[in-house]
Amino acid sequence: MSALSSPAPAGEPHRAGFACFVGRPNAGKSTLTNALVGTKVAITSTRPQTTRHTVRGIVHRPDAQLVLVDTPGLHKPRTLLGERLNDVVRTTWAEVDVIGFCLPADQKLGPGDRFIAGELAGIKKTPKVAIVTKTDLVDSQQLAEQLIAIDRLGTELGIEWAEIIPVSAVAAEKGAGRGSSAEGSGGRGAGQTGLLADLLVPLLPEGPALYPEGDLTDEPEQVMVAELIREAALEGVRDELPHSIAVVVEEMLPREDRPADRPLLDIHANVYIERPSQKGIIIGPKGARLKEVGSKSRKHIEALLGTPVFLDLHVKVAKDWQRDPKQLRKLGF
Ligand SMILES: Nc1nc2c(ncn2[C@@H]2O[C@H](COP(=O)(O)OP(=O)(O)OP(=O)(O)O)[C@@H](O)[C@H]2O)c(=O)[nH]1
Ligand SMILES: [Mg+2]
Repeated sequence: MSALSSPAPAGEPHRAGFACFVGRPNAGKSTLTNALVGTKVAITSTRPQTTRHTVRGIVHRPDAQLVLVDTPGLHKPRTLLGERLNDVVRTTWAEVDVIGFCLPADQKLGPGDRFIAGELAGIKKTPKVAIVTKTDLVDSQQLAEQLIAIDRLGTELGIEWAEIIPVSAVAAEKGAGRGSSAEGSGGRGAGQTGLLADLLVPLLPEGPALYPEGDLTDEPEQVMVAELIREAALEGVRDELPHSIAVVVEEMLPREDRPADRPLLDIHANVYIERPSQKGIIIGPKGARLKEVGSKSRKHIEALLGTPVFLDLHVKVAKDWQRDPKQLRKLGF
């Protein structure tokens, strides 16, 4: 039976709608999205400003379809790219049914959080849930202080939080046995992220499912592949370099002349950086770094597509692309 016809539990209307996660860069929005969906739909990293477009992750439940919209971290822009990303966030929160404002438990509320809260205060009609992320990193007293600070911030700015909820996106993984997907399924009450879903669902409008059952995202495969390569490329690079990296998949074609039982998908992708001086760092001594990026991302890509892959990576310079409208367009922004 498809989700479109699966009944909600007796007496409850079926609900379907969109909830976005917003917050400062690095607040844990993408990790939380993945935890709720139960699979990796958005890439994550220790570096701020990892997410560069909205990513939809779909949680299917008998009583509801909750479409999560992960957004780039809202920040003080220093480039045209930064401005574009902030625009994306503002467009998104104006369109969704619920706004989930993510605030990390391990950092005191700062000017960045206040700035975002100030803007959210202006959106009167949409319910707002404050989500305290990364609770596994703090003790109960620190968590309590953060909850109180967020409550006060709401009062100060005239935001009435529909809920203030603490969650950890990793505690569940540690606690659950291998292969247990109960946490990620977004099923009722399944751990902390399940509880978050339980709170978001009643804030969605009544209505039938918006996506077919089983769809976990509407990201095009080519985009997901490029993101997995960028995620691997972000690992271990520092300073400005993470911001300078962009990845475009140029071609994905099944290799000809392969026996039916041993297919191979050829993927050609370009890794762009902003300056010739960055080339050496990305490629590494004797190409070792690029090779590592290739083999790491290939594993994830093969898991995603379910087929063996030959990954061909090239490093190219797109001079100052973050500030150049023409280059930005070429790179898909
Ligand atoms: N310990 C712990 N770490 C977390 C948790 N959630 C996220 N993180 C880590 O925090 C870092 C940032 O996570 P992301 O999910 O990429 O953050 P984001 O808000 O999407 O960041 P941007 O896309 O840059 O805006 C990563 O290193 C995550 O592993 C959590 O619940 N507990
Ligand atoms: Mg993100």
